[in-house]
Amino acid sequence: MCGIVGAIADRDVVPVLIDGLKRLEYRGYDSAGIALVDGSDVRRVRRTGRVSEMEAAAQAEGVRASLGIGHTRWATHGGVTEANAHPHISHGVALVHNGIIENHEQQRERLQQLGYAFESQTDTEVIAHLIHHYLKGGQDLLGALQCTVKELHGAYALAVISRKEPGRMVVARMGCPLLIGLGEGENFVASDVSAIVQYTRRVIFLEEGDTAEISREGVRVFGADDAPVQREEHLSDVSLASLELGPYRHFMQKEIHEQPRAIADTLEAIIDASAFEPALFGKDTDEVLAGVEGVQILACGTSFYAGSVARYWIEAISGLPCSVEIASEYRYRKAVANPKQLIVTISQSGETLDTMEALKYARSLGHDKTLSICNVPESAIPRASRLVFYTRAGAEIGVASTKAFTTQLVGLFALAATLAKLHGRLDADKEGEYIEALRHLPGSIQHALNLEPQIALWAERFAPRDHALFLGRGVHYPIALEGALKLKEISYIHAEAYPAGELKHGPLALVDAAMPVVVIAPNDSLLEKVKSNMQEVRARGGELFVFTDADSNFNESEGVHVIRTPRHVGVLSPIVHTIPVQLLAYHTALSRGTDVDKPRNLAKAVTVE
Ligand code: HGA
Repeated sequence: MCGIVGAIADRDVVPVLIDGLKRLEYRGYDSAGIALVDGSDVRRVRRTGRVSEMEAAAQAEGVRASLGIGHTRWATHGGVTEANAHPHISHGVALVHNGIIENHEQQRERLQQLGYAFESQTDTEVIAHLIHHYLKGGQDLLGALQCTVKELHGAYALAVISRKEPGRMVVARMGCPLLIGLGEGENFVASDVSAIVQYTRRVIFLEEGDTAEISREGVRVFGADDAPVQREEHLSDVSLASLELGPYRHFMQKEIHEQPRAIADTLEAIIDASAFEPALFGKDTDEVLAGVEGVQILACGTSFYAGSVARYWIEAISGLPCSVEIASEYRYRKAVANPKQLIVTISQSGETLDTMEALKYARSLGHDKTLSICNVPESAIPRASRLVFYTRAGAEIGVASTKAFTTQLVGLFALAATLAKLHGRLDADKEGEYIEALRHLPGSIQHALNLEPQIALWAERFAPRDHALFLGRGVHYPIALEGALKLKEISYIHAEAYPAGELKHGPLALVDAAMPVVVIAPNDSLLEKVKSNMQEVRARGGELFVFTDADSNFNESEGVHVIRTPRHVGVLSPIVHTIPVQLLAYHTALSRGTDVDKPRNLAKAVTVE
């Protein structure tokens, strides 16, 4: 999704802006631009395509300045054109915007009647004109921004500069993340700390409705009522190394290989305590989880599949009923509230708009027991939840989520076990057995990663195909879904996943020699059933690619290819079986020559609807 960076300094900020935008590229975008206050003028450079193209244009124009803002745009309103790229300018006021202004049409009409001419089709341009309108009415830049945001419906993170005010930048946040970076004699703004972490780690996270004024010397923050407020300063622990590629070809490959470490870090508190302590989820856990009668999980995309695995675990281990729903569906339906249910939201970025809105909707229905599973500290969703489990996957740059998914699964497993313990359904032996299994998990993941060369050979056979089917049963069905999603996202092969038992109810009609069928077939109680489903495929000439465990009793034969993950790891098996489907998608995309880390049309941190 869109990215914002801004800086005010003594030095030339153009390299700071370009470097920041490059670090935001992973979020997915289609155009980029910067605007600078240069003397009493505002200069702007915009290009569709990559930041490097905009950088070359900026170099050719020789722009330099000590105050500027930059943006990577992922179009929501208006096509991918230079005229629609940010920054947008109105009479010397330049701004960048992340989010969507829902009442932009009414504002556009009103501003046109006031004489403003529009140059773009975006929803954003109304904000620039509105700010100018209030400046003309006698407000200063901050006051004009504060008046403007009161007229906007929707979501925004904004950074604004004016040719008349070379000593400051003003910013605002509602529904989209924005933070201020505090330097020495220079200050920054960004939608994501990775854009500025090379200059400072001291950050202030703006809260909903905040505005702020940023000069070289300092920062003043104002709450939704425009009164000055103090916001805590944090020290970001995002490491520069996590933002660099190192020896890998792609961030996705790096992040797949980081999973043993990411899982070990996420497990640290559990392993140290050798127990599932309620404190894993925050201070009020006992109070929030006491009397919970069921669990409702809300999430999108890969996180939804993590929730779907958790449903099997929560019902089997804790005995509590659990349902999982896509956040964008839940938020728009008349849901029946049960305040004794625990609402669990899952989001890598903690900013996923649909998930945030689903959480707000659940709260409006009277749900007070809320817990989030997130990877980004201090992001909006955990702040709006009473309990939180932070995964410690580190920065995830590849658009296709990998280590965030497996670490979410770890957090969700801990939740299932904790709920079981609080409900008297987990005895000390079972708890010890689970802790032991978790202790060995990073090692089992490493063994699965060692299968990469074999999986890369399979990928060669997948690369020329147009379609693929993925099958799984029980707790491995969501892993089939995740495998199909990964393949679609980065290789653009059409892939569908079904519970293996559903095959004969429809998808079997698609099976012929041209349809590869991937089967997640671990050595569990459903293996014999899955074997029967595989026979159904073979009988129609379908080619099977089976991921099973070292100890399961079946062999390769004509049209049946088998890769064995380590011995069956019991209840944690879905986590281990995720690795081969990630590697299959990655190597297939590599063979097809797609842009693995920035797949077409997709974006990271989905902060728009
Ligand atoms: N609505 C604006 C910004 C889009 C955005 O935030 N994308 O992530 C536009 O379309 O330009």
